[in-house]
Amino acid sequence: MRSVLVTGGAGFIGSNFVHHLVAHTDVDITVLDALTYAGDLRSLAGLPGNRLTFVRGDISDAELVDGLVAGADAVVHFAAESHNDNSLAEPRPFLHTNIVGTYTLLESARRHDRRFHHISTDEVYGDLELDDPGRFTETTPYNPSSPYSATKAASDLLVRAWMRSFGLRATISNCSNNYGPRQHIEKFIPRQITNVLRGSRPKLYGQGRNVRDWVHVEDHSSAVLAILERGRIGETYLVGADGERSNVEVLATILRLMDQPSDAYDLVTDRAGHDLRYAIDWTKLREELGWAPAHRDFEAGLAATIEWYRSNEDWWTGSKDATEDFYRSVGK
Ligand code: NAD
Ligand code: TDX
Repeated sequence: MRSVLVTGGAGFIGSNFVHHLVAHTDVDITVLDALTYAGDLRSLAGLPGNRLTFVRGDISDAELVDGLVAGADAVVHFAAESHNDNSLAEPRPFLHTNIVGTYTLLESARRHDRRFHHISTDEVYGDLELDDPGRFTETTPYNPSSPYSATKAASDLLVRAWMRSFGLRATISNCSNNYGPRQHIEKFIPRQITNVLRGSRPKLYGQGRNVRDWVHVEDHSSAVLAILERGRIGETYLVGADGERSNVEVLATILRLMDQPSDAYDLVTDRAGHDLRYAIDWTKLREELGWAPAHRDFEAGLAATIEWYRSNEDWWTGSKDATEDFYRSVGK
């Protein structure tokens, strides 16, 4: 594998993956990204120009996509509309990018017989009860709750159909909640950090009992690279790091690390259809590919993430007002 096309490489996880590829491989990288509100070219700053080509465009632009896929040995597909709250307010872009965009990439990958890796989420499996001893595995039935997760589930099923019907050489990974540098401040952890940095109060949905299974974005990147290099064609791999925590626990840690009183937050209207709990069993990835997460200390990872937002205010400050205007308009 000498060249990789990374879609959504100016977003949170995609940009972290591009940094990871530059540091850990010799491949040439082309990033295809539409630079929506969630994409930021500054997330790719400082990377070597002789290894990285950036193309601004939409993954549903069949002609553009076909030329780029033809020119790469493999496609790693991160591009998506990724935020549940946005999907509840305006679902259409989610159908466009997550379904039609994925379909467009699949057609080119099939035409040119390219290796394809599809990035997906644990949200396709729906949610678990708080006291359920089980966790999601690769055979858990699909049961998505939100417009976002329904479109991600649809995209996974398209990949599976293209593998079975057309022999596409593909793999899929479904990962739990990521945290780390360069995450858009609409998401839970960076929203609260930047609220505190701005002197406003963090906002917790409902009672904050919902549980998410946190994994550091660098661990997600190393898992994707392991699957790309050594994963079995046709397989799905779940990615997680045994990081289950309730939202109220995560917020309490942020407040403590940022020297705030433990009650310095507001409870706001709950999310419609809010998934209660996600939990990932990543045994298959460990046993088949020998992968393990490097970031096992959540509090240390969170402290470093807080430091990143503190030191990179320029990166996020321009989008803070629009983000909070949106939340105000939906009562959050
Ligand atoms: P993000 O919103 O930060 O980034 C998405 C990127 O895709 C942006 O750069 C955006 O400009 C680009 N994009 C959007 N629509 C496009 C289009 N039509 N054509 C080209 N580019 C387009 O998202 P993220 O959090 O980095 O998530 C990346 C992937 O990982 C998504 O597929 C998401 O479903 C999946 N995922 C995310 C998480 C998480 O915790 N954030 C967990 C599991 C899986
Ligand atoms: O201000 C907030 N307050 C709050 O309590 C926000 C923005 C969120 N929340 C809650 C909702 C969730 O229970 O925090 C939890 C995490 O919320 P998000 O950051 O919006 O993530 P989530 O909905 O869990 O989805 C994320 O993980 C799976 C990513 O956004 C998806 O792209 C990924 O597929």
